[in-house]
Amino acid sequence: EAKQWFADRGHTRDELDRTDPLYGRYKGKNVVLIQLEAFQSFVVGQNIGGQEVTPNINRLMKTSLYFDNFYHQTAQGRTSDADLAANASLQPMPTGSVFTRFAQHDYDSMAKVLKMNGYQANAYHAYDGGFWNRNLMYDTLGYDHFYSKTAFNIDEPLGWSLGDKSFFKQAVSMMKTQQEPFYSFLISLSSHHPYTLPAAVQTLDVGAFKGTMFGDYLEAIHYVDAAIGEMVDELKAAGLWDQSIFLFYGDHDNSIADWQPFESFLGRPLSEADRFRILKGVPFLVHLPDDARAGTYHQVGGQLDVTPTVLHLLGIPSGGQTMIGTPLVTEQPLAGKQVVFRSGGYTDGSVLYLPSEDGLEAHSKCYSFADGKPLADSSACQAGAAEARKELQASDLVVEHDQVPAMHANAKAGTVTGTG
Ligand code: GP9
Repeated sequence: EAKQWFADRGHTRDELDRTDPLYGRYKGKNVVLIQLEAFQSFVVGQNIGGQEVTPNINRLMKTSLYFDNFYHQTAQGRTSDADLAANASLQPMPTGSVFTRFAQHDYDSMAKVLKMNGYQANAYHAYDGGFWNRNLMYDTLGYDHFYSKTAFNIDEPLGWSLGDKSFFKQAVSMMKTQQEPFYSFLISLSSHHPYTLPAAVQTLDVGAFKGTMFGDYLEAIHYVDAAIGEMVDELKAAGLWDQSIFLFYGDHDNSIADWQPFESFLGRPLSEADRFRILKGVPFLVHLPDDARAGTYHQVGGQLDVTPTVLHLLGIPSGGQTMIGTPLVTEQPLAGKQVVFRSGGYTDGSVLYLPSEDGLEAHSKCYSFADGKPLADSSACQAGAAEARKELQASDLVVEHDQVPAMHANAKAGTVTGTG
């Protein structure tokens, strides 16, 4: 059943590739993808005391696609789960991290697929290479090289390691020397919990939030936003901006458990559905080399959609890959698309389903996505909840039992014995 499930999902992507005019529009372009530490979308576009929290992202949004209903799909593996979701388009495990538990298994990944199509693929993260078992997992995911902390000059010490401004700058200078086309995957770090930056780096007046973790979080976001602005300028100066698809997404929430500062920052009380959407909401921005299709898109999507989105734009078929996501940058959004969370919850842009922690279906919640109000008839969520369970089961079977190679073997056998 899991194999059939993945085959059906592959057919959905094949069909989109066949019919969507954007398929292959950016064939051969470089891919620069940044995973942003604890970067949630509720801060994007906001002001505090008349100052923009994310001025650089706000400017970039004018020439980019921005998805404002994009969600992280991580579980206990946090940053590593986001990486798996975005690069291998699979669900995280209910417990632990796939990076540490199953690094010896095979996965179809963005790096591997791009390398089969003539790309170099490199990962960059200025922290200990063994953290989250990256040294091993990045071999498994097929990168040519992983530039960890030792590859960087720590000329801007900040937080856990190197500040993101210098990290991005040094990463771009490495890209400048590389043969194109390349895939660069960067993981930022300066906005890591508990978010305290030295006073000299704090340039946002957070008013009443000063001295609180929430205020420190806003400062850290403001710093990372400035680092993104500098990186865009560096890519432009290097002549890489027009030759690359540039994307970023947030990896997970900021672990601030008190909702009071969120409500006071956003200036409104937050319902349970609002809180869930804020907790899971992370930015996803795609800049296309010709500034095309700029705008804010409201269709739902999640981290598992990142690799299928990139492959679609590059004109590389993903139907035969063991991946769950579907392309988000298409002329028409995919009808009926669900974003599935590890809890078994999901949204399709029409409803938001949250299963109860005690596992009793009667205690689960079914909300209207539009206004966050509980639906009188909760059966509206049931068919979707069953689909969400199937997605999680199919993903778990493949990950735990190392079934990706078997899926490929099956597909080949199908070609030999089938009508093709
Ligand atoms: C460290 C970093 C943090 O390398 O990626 O991971 P997290 O603690 O956010 O899961």
